[in-house]
Amino acid sequence: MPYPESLKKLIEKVEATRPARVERKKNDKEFPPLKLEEREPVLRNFHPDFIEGTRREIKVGPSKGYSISNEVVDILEAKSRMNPDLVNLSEPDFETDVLVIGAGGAGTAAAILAAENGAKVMIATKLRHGDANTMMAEGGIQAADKVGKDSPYYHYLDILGGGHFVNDPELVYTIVQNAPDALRWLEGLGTNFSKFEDGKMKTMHGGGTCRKRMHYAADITGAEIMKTIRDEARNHTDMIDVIEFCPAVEIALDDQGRCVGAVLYNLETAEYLFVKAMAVIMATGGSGRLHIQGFMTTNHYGATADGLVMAYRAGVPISFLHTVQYHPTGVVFPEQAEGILITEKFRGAGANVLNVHGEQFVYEREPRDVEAACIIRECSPKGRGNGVPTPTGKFGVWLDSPMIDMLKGEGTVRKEFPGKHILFRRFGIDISTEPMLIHPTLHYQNGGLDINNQCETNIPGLYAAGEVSAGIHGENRLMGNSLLDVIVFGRIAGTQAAGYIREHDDAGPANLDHVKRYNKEVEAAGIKEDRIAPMILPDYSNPEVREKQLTKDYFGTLS
Ligand code: MEZ
Repeated sequence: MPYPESLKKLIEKVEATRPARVERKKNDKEFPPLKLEEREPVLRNFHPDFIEGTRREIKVGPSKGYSISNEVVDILEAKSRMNPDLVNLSEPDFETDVLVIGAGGAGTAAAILAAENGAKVMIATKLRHGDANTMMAEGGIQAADKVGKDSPYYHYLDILGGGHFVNDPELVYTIVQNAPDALRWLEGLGTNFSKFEDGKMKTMHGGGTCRKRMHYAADITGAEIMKTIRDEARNHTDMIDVIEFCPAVEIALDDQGRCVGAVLYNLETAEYLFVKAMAVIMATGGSGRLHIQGFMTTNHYGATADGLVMAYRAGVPISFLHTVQYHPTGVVFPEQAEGILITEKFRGAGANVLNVHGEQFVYEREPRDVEAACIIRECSPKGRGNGVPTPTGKFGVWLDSPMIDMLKGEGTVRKEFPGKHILFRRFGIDISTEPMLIHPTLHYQNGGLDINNQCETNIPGLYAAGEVSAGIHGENRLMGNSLLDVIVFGRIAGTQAAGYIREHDDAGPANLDHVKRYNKEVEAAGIKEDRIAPMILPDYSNPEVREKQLTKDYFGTLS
């Protein structure tokens, strides 16, 4: 749907302030970023993480007492979907060396490296190979590869600063040190990064970065990377099998507590299948489809935190889940595209964020949590009340994409942002001449399963990589470090798992005793609700889920 007359009238205010804003930018006169001490009160008052009543302590499991979002606690305090007494693990349906659960960026990178290190691999995935948040990532991947202009040292400091200085330093060191090599690996496999005519890679800033190190493939970087590594994995036909539409529902342990496989659920035949393996890599991604606090999400349909549930039940502690990432710029109009990511690259390229009066109220490259909180403050009736009303009764702010053509030359938006240009054109909106209406959208699970820098969990034989894991990004991830995370840690997990199986080929009989124990713990804690997990797919036919999504006016209730 094109902009109605009421919004077109408001766009005139954006147009009125645009020439002066473009001039200011051309003269490097930026809107002042918030000072460190100014960030804290905005976060406390307007970031959704700080809203009272939205979190509670988990009553069971290895991180009992940890207070995190109600929606995540709900699934962690649920019982298994299957009756562990009725599943026979003595006759596996499949046997492999390394089982990779999840077929996004981390799982696929892990599978390739495990295979290249001599392991037979099976990738089990809930949907199709590549149906994952990696595929949907847009704006870029960070790597400090420009010797003399940047270094992993600056990248390290940026990640720590963005994460509020509580990140796991070993994990941060590992990601920044391996970043240039990860980029070379992707390029070597054929990833088509955007380049200048002389062959040098184009780079730009992201929020919270002190150097231009965001490498990208237009605004479809994740799709380009995913397509490349999926092809590579599928070419290893002798070493990698892929089983689609078969999400894992529990991992299996042996009598020494080592991970020795997983139970899958075949979505087409409704059968449980047991895959026996010597090592398992958990790469199930995030949890946007839990719609924490009723937020719309950028996430793919299968992002329901399944890996978190399975590994937590088996005894892996969790951390950094007390913070959730809301991407500052999700579509809020047209309604049909609600929640869809509008890449931070627009702001990296200079697009201002503006209120209903066409005024800039925030520096456009604050770290994501700060930027999102400032936008919510601007929209909220309890904040500044300067939001742009949408035809469906919500509020958003403008992202002034037409500035980019004025700053960088006509045709830049169309060329650098083809994905979004095409999407909006379908609704009759030309984003090279009209701004976009945006609001923060649930984007990323900052925390997850505890791992070390070898991707090992506390369960021998169980590795984790990508969004399901915790510590790298601290309490707030910066743009472009998620695509990097899945490649760096996916590759490490695959290499380590292949090494592990060479020394641990003596797995005992598989069992699901931990599942039985967990079910009992849930009962003993007096948790009465009849919930089961993993959720596998969000149930939008359920009025409770639907209502939360479609009717709750979270734009009004947020603060
Ligand atoms: O890292 C991300 O989340 C990312 C690249 C998103 C974006 O804004 O494009």
